[in-house]
Amino acid sequence: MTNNKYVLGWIEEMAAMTQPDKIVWIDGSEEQAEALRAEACSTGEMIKLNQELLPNCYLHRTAVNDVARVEGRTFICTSKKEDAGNINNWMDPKECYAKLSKLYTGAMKGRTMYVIPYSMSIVGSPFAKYGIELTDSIYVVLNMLIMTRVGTNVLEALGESGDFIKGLHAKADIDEENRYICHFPEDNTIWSVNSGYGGNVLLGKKCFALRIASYLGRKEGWMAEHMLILGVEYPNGETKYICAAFPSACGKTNLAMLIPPELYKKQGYKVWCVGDDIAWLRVGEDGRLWAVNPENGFFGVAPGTNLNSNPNALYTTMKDTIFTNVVHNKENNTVWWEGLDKNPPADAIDWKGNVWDYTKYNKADKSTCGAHPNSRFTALAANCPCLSKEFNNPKGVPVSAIVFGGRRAKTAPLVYQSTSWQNGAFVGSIMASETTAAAAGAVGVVRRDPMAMRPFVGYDMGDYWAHWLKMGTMIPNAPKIFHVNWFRTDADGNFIWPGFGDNMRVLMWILARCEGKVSANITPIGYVPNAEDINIEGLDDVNLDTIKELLTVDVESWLADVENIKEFYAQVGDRVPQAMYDELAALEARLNAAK
Ligand code: GTP
Ligand code: SPV
Ligand code: MN
Repeated sequence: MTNNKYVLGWIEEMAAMTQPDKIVWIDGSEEQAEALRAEACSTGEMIKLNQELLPNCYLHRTAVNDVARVEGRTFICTSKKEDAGNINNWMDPKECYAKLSKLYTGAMKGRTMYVIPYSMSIVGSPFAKYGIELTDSIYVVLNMLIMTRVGTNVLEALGESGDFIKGLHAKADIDEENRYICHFPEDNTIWSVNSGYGGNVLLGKKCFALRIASYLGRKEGWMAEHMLILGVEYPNGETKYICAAFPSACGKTNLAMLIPPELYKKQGYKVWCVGDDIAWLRVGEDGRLWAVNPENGFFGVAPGTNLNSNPNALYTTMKDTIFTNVVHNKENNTVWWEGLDKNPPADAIDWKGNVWDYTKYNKADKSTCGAHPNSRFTALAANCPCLSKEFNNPKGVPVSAIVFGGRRAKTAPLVYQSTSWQNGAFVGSIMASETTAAAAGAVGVVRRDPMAMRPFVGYDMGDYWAHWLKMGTMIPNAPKIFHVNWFRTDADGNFIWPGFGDNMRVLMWILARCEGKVSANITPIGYVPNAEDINIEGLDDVNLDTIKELLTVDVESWLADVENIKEFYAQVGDRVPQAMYDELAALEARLNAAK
């Protein structure tokens, strides 16, 4: 398929190590994809679902020990340890190559190595970056065909160049003790072994489009962020774009596909999805920041997705979708997950492949769930009813606002605005969120997750913040920066804010601020809305007092947070920019003055 000597030489080397029986090039054709689906069904790797109800949809179950990203086994392998920084795990590249080579040796014996040439962003566009993933998993091939742009045209666009990301994945024994997700940013290389799950193995996604890309972005003067991109279309036809960074399983897919509340719909407002997970951002010739979504599909959280919370996502998954670790409904050969509807199937197989008795389901005990809490759908962006017409525009979209947000039961108000780019970058650096099932480990523990990028920065976190500050000086017409929290709870632990589609009410305040159309209260943490300026028309359980409560800035709990931030900054280490410490000191002083 190519004469590129860099590509061929590298594949030869990797094949000599992994020793596959044969090598198959993925060309992006439907015939080849269909043959692979049939093969995966014949071996039990995938289950073909009801083709009338869910055309071209399949179900896959991963190993029980392999259901999420594994941050503890994810490494950044730079020649100098300090370049990976304190927040990342580091291994010496030579040592890592040697260690993993042992695991890869003969790992593909009796198996096929698939060669997947893919592009992140539109092939041939100035934003595009190319990768080749070698894998012995048909599931990975079929997911990459949805999530990225795959095919011979990528090899044509690459030509004779050696400028591509080399990704190697082998399932090996799915042994968690020998699972490694390793990045070599200095070599444009990613090695993943002993996993078959999402972010660990779809190497174009977190590994390339965030970890390697963030490293390249710093070198080349752009940014790779864990952000959704959405457009709000006004009744006059004008569209304003917002990027939002929330940690994993904290609401990006839901916000990106939101359906406006009636009050906005009847006025003619519309919301369009450009991306739900990753944004690549560059400064345009016009001095604004421009965003593209480098992906081609959505790898979305299934549980909680339903006709009320996210009908657009549900509709997107009605065809051409791979479901992973959800319930298999044997009654009609479809799928189910907690929060889909109130009718769990009586004849069902759970995500582990066991018979599932929904009457034993206990909400408080996650082990009784039919679908894994991090079960996912892999669906084509092209099937999304609210996909932006700019999705395939190689220039991307101009960004009016950047929104940070986390899952905080207390402390963070519904929304506030930073006072400058530098202050906004600081707000990103102090983000915190309760952990979710998207990564292995405890769930519900508050941890600092700067810019929602803690697991995804391919270099030192302090240098990453410095890059944010530098970018601010390069964008004459920079987006305004905000922070939101949909997850404040009352004394009984119930969410106070209705969330989902109603989040549009907060987006409208954000856009009004960007246009200078609404005033705000200055508080120690930044600008907070006047409660009356959050439109609550049509909301049953929310009144002005609810909004006031959601907007309170509790000085004592913020001061406690400041102490935690100091510890976190110390942990990040020497490369935290002085400007961030200045912002922190100023925040503390303002809070003390307000006591
Ligand atoms: P990744 O794909 O892991 O990066 O996650 P994401 O940020 O796209 O998260 P997603 O939108 O899939 O949301 C994950 C969970 O948060 C789901 O269980 C949702 O039901 C829940 N969620 C999303 N938006 C809201 C909201 O506005 N309010 C509340 N209470 N829950 C929400
Ligand atoms: C996340 O965990 O942020 C995801 C899912 O989007 S994964 O692709 O597994 O990283
Ligand atoms: Mn994500």
